[in-house]
Amino acid sequence: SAQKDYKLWLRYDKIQDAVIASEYKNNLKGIVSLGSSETAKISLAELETGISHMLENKPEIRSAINGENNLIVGSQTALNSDLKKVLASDFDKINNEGFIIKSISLKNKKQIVITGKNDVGVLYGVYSFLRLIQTNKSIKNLSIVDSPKINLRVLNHWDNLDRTVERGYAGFSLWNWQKLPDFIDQRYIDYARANASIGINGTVLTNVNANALILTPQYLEKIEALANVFRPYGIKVYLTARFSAPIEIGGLKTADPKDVAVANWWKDKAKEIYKRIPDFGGFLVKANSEGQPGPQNYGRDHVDGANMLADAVAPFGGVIMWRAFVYSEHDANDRAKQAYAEFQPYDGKFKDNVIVQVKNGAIDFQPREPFHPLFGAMKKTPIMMEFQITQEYLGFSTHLAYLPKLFQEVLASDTYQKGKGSTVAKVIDGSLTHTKLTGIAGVSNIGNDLNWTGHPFAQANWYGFGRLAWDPYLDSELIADEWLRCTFSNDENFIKPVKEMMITSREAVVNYMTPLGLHHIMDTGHHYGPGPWISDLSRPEWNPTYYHKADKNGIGFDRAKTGTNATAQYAPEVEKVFDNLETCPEQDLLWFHHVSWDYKLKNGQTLWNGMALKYQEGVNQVQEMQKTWNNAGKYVDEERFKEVQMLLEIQSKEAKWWRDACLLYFQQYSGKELPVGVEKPK
Ligand code: GCW
Repeated sequence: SAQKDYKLWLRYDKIQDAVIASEYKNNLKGIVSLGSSETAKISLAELETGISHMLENKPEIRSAINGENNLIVGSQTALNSDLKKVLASDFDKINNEGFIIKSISLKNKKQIVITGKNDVGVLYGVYSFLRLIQTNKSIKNLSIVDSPKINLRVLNHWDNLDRTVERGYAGFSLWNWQKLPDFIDQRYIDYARANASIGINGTVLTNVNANALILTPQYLEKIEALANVFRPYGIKVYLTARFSAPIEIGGLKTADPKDVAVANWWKDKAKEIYKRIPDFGGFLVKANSEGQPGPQNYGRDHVDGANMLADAVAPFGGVIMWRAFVYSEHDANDRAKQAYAEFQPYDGKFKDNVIVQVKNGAIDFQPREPFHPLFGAMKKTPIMMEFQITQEYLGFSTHLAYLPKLFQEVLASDTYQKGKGSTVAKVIDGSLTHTKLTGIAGVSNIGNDLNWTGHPFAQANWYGFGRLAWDPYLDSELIADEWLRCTFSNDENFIKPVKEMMITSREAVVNYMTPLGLHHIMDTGHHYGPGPWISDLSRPEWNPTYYHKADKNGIGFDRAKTGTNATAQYAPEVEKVFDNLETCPEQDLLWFHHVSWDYKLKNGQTLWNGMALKYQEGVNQVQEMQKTWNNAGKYVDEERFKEVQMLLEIQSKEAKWWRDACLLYFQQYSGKELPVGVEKPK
């Protein structure tokens, strides 16, 4: 039953409801597959497996459209002229990766057709169709016309060549470099399949803290083997490029982007890669950040570096994803301001095939951060989102935290870049800025654990990232609903409370770790557990005390006009809201303001009491989650039930640990008693 975890959301369990099952059987007498490519074969195989498992009945595979109630599957070019005609206006509405699922009448016979402009679109349609069955939706009168809203939907693996995974909590890297290229682990195929099922179309295989060796022929042949596995699933491979690679593996004296020999070295390297992998996606680069080499080592800037690499991959249609996660100890008055300072002045200066990859918030994947100001400030540059699916700051794979809730909050934030309604989602899907290149990345939480992600519920974060990458306007509750039905059960008595548990879980983590805008107060290095007292690290901006600034008078980081003026990096409308204590959302209060312990919150509590109560609320919420799960036992197999139960027990203990540690520490400054309702530390 460890296999139950392994199957992710593609379990294809038997449909329990007999009425629904018979509707499916009646509508699915035969499958007609019109394609012959590798991808088309995958579509057909997936339908056969999925349907036969869910209905315990294998539809007939027909070589031509005979009779009625067929499922006709194939790309636009493979359709006969009748079908083309019926679907013509729908084809006008989809892009290259989109799909159509439609109930039609052909020569007076009822059929369902799944199609798209090419076979990968069809494959997305197939997974979407199977999901309808998995979630027990009617398939009687289908009319679904859907396309991904973002072009590059990629996972970022922070996987090292020794198979350790930076910030990975699900075992070791999936990529077995030692056995590649000749040994193809079934897991690579299952990985590609899972990604295709949620529309992910790219994967960066290696850590942004990059090793130049990945660009040597010895490794490139392994990359080629993986690319060959992923291609039929519509997934492109990308690599991280270490900026100093020309020195380390190229024998050059410099990696200066303005040096002709350096530029030529990258051009040759690109040629070499594309010869092996004609659809290679391009490079992801972390430069001049946390000790990584970059153009600034040679007195150049991000534009010089990114554009030089862009020229190398441009002839082959490649892209450069250049990260904006930069900060340095030299200007440490406010780390949150540095990415804007280094990038905003270069807006519009990057080549067309460069996209700047920005983390969702200005610090670093905290349980809650206001959206990164660069999303509103780069008006002429394609910007892509970087979310972290692995829970570096949210309890690793031990705590249950449903991240699509966090992702949605960021995507729905209004940048006011072009007036009201200029949400982050509209920036990254290009609808606001009209950039051709659009993208979204998720730092992967996948490893070689039997269940892929360490925590059974962490699978929902992978799933939810993919769904939001496809459509950044989807509701995270709907995604939780889908995932639960596909992964566990369609029983409403299970779905309702467990969905509620998932939805609450993210706020619970915020409450017991960093309520009211607190941030970066976790223990140093590993980032697990509380450490607000740490103040002796060599770089000021690594110390938790730098972020909370608690003293006898109060707590919080003044980023308003009165302080570092980081609020000025936002559009004036947003700046005004954050700047003013009256209008600043309380969930971001201590992110933007230093306030006294007696400051009155909206609910009438003093800041100290309100903060203590928030910590307690987080603890209470986890206890509620435990209760919910304990009642869910009869809908879940024993093994997954117990796993989650044990993990929630740890989470519950650690929520108290966070509460007690933070309150005892901050109490030294506030000098106040804990309010009624907050448990006293033992
Ligand atoms: O979140 C921090 C992590 C580092 C990471 C870095 C980054 C890959 O603590 O482990 O390095 O950010 O995003 O570059």
